[in-house]
Amino acid sequence: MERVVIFLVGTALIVATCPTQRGAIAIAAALPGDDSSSRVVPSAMEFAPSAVTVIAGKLKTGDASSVAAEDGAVIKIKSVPIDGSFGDIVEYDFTTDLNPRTGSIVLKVLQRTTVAPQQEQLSLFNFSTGTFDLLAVAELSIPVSTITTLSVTNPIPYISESGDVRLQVRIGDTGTERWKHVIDQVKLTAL
Ligand SMILES: [Ca+2]
Repeated sequence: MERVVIFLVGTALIVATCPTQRGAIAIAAALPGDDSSSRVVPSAMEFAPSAVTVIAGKLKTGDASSVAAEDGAVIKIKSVPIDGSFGDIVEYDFTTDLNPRTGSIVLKVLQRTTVAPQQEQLSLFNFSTGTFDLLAVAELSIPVSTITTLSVTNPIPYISESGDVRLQVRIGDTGTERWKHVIDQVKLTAL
């Protein structure tokens, strides 16, 4: 079965198709000052989270090692009441040898919720301001494994001088029914 997910984020129209029982969502976020034409593009480097922190939600099983690969080992979280509906908030810390001049970074999250649709908010920690910047809002429209991809070009504020990147994923805010969150893989790719 082929599924198609289409939604609009900012000025970028995203259309993703997938040939299997998995949804796919791709998000592109371009920051001011992007000038990809003058950049030397090195080979891609991939990183798994060095730490996972459940900010809101009940962690049932799993840890950072569970989301290092797409392998069926998962983190499971029960949603909790947040702002009048059910949701969870999870932060993923990446320890890398990247520097803030990295050309672009791509965050990939492979996950599902047991009840859909659910809203998904993706934020990156801004090391200049000390707060999270909400970069994309998506929807997990079907209760099967879905890949969300967030691409950030010119990611200067989101990589610390020591190479840290922190992703925050907030799911929910859409209903009054409890659900569980199953996360198989979270990956950072630098291009
Ligand atoms: Ca896994």
